[in-house]
Amino acid sequence: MPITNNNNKTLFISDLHIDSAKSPIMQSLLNLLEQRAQGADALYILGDLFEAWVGDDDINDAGDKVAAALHKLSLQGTRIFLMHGNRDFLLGENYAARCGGSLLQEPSIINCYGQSVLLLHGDSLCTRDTAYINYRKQVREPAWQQAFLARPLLERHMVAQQLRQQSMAENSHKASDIMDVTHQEVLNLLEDQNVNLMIHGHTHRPGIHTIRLQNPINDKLEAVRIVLGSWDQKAWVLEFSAEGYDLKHFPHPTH
Ligand SMILES: [Mn+2]
Repeated sequence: MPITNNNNKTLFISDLHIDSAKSPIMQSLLNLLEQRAQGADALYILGDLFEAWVGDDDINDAGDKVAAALHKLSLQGTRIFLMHGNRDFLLGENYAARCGGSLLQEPSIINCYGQSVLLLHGDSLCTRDTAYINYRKQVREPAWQQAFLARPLLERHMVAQQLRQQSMAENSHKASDIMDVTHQEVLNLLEDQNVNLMIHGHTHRPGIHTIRLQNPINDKLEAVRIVLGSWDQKAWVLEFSAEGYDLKHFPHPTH
């Protein structure tokens, strides 16, 4: 069914955590790209598109399928932007190019229909999780990444699996609020970047939060933090247009 009223909107998604070419999440993404995203000005993927990414040289069905579908959308005029998450921070310019898109630095400020919007994955805001913040610092070092990418693929997969298991084991002992954003960190970033609106994912706590500010930003005492949802149970999409924004969710296909 053709979607008609799709002009002048931009879509934001994150945290799909795709780990197989045949998962309902993959089908859900393909449906989104073939339907709702048709005619969109831009699609921003704010990290953790994939459950794991050990290098652009790791050619696999899931990566191929996503790249082909995104590339097709890009050829129809939708700009594609990819940001790193904590799972797929090794995703490179090569893969972004295969998607017909480009990598977005974190954080980035974009102009969305006249509004300045700060984009980030969100893990950097979870500063109470000090063990994670230290790990993040290490794996974001160019030297660490070069050394990792130089290892054989099989080894890289093994290390990635170990890290995932370790992270799951550690997270099961952490209080859930530790893994949410630190409010002060959000305020600091909005002030530093001089914006009143931020969009991020990562925490798997979708919602739209109005924040009362103590110090005005752009003469306003309010800011908004939009949190995208994780796709583990359903698809989450933020639709942004000149008229406003709407955080929507859809069931995954069941077949
Ligand atoms: Mn994440």
